Amino acid sequence: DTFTRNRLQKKTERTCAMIKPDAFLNAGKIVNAIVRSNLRINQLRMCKLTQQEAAQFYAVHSERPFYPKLVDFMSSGPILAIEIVGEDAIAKWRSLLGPTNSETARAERPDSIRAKFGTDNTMNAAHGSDSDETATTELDFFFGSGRVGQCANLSDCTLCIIK
Ligand code: IDP
Repeated sequence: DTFTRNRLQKKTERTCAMIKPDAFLNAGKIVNAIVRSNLRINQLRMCKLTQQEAAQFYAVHSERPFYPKLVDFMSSGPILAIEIVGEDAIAKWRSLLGPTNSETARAERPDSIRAKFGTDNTMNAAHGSDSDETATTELDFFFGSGRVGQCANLSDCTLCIIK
């Protein structure tokens, strides 16, 4: 019936992925993982967030004890923002990411992106929107008319091998 059909029918979604500064040098492999999973990359851009911009992106966590560390980390080097489109893109991309903590990911989901490319609980390689609403907000943050982020200046990136 209609109810069952709607429940089983997968929905085309958009999600905002971000390759965080710690995984920037592994961006090629992560982009490859997206493409191999039948997800489509619709937009992609490299930039570097200021502390203020990183604080805005993670404003929902502003009261958490790890917030200052997270803001420092997220503004420490270049990132890649990616708009992913596909069936169940939000859940699919979060499943590819694995658990938030990279150490947990290595124990529970050794093939996941955070297991392979992340370091710990804060430096965890990549981001994925957790709902349609946050995807819309985050995609606007990176790709909307008032989009944030300077083009990354690779010469001041401590992680990057290109000097
Ligand atoms: P998610 O990225 O898996 O959705 P959130 O709970 O939304 O996880 O947290 C956002 C980001 O904040 C994480 O990706 C991670 O970088 C950082 N973070 C989350 N929880 C902790 C923690 O307990 N300690 C340190 N950093 C954390």
